[in-house]
Amino acid sequence: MKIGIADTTFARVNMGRFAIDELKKHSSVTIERYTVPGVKDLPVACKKLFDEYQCDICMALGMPGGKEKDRMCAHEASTGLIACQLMTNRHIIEVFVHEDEAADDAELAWLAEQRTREHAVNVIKLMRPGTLEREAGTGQRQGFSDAGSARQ
Ligand code: RDL
Ligand code: RDL
Ligand code: RDL
Repeated sequence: MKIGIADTTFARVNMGRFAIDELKKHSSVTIERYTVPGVKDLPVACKKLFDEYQCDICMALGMPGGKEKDRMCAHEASTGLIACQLMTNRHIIEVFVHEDEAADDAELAWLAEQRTREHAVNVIKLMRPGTLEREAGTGQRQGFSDAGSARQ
């Protein structure tokens, strides 16, 4: 199995490093990394990871800033990532950490690492059919605590 990691220089945390470290803990996978300037460059990076590097699944790692134009940028990037998934019929696990989700730099770094690692585990589970089904409806979140099931 070949996993593509697309990440950015805009992010204030080295998210790609955490993704690779976590994936290697869980599985003997081949990894291709492709770093781009910012989130809007992630869709084509992922498409190239599929088409030219023969990846089976990708993670798109990015950090939208806290301003309104950054939020717009993140939405555009997400739309591009979804288009890429539909064009290639392959999953891209989008790991976005918005700068304003965290109260300070320390929490931002923690959140980026935690969300990246948890989504890396989701990638492994997604590649093993039936695995995520066991967690269906359990209110999983990545980074901060899980919301949990509404029905006890
Ligand atoms: O193609 C070059 C850039 O346009 C592209 O890398 C953008 O994604 C960069 N960028 C912005 O221009 C912006 O206004 C980013 C953000 N905001 C942002 O919040 N996060 C990014 N990139 O990763
Ligand atoms: O590709 C991995 C995730 O990016 C993807 O599963 C998202 O749909 C997860 N997600 C968010 O990132 C978010 O900000 C979800 C929500 N909000 C939401 O409100 N409901 C979801 N997913 O099911
Ligand atoms: O319910 C609290 C949070 O889950 C909610 O604020 C999410 O929108 C936060 N979030 C993002 O903004 C995002 O871009 C999440 C993800 N991605 C994600 O992949 N997983 C999350 N939250 O649990």
